[in-house]
Amino acid sequence: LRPDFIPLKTKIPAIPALLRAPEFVISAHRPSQWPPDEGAEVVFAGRSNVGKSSAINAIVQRKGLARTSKTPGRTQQIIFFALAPQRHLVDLPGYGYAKVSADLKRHWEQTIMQYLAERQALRGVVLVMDIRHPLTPLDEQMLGWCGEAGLPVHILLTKADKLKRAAANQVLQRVSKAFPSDAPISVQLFSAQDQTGLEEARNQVVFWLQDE
Ligand SMILES: Nc1nc2c(ncn2[C@@H]2O[C@H](COP(=O)(O)OP(=O)(O)OP(=O)(O)O)[C@@H](O)[C@H]2O)c(=O)[nH]1
Ligand SMILES: [Mg+2]
Repeated sequence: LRPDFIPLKTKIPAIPALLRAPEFVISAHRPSQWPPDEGAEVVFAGRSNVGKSSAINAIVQRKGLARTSKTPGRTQQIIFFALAPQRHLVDLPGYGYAKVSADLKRHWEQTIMQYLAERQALRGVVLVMDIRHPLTPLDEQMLGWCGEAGLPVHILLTKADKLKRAAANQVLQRVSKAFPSDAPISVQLFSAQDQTGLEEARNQVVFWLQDE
């Protein structure tokens, strides 16, 4: 026994080089604050408190990069992180949070729609859903906007640690079958807590960011 060595069976996939040096750029209230619309960008969207910021932190392996919270409505601006020159990850405010004013809701909705429709650098949307409550009406609305903008969507069924494996796989099958097979939509299980699906999610993000 050589306890000072990692057992050979242990598989630790390396984090892709592109994801290794993330930096906060700006927390933008207004479109005029967005970084120049150049290069390639991937956005994380989803309901309030679903785990978007936690997913970003897991994917770049930086616990405190995107601010997370038990309190819904934590991410209130569009937050840009740079991975490399002209390579961004974007954290959107969550939708569906009841305790904000109608005015603020409308402002977020319009900003998010404008971002999805206009942003040339945007290569794909990571749509984060709680595996226990997938495909809510607001998720369907977001899928509709992505479809209109011609954006591919990769769905993370997150908090998969909350379900047994068989139950999680049932949800995966059900959500996968909800779309036509030729739709540019993919689905996977994910957990920021136990790292389920981490490599798959990283590969998707890197694929989009490399694609010119
Ligand atoms: N069990 C479990 N909890 C998670 C997971 N991901 C996030 N959480 C928890 O869910 C809560 C919300 O996480 P955030 O990452 O802040 O969610 P968000 O979608 O960014 O929230 P807003 O910015 O407020 O919209 C926190 O208490 C996290 O610890 C996960 O994979 N498993
Ligand atoms: Mg957040």
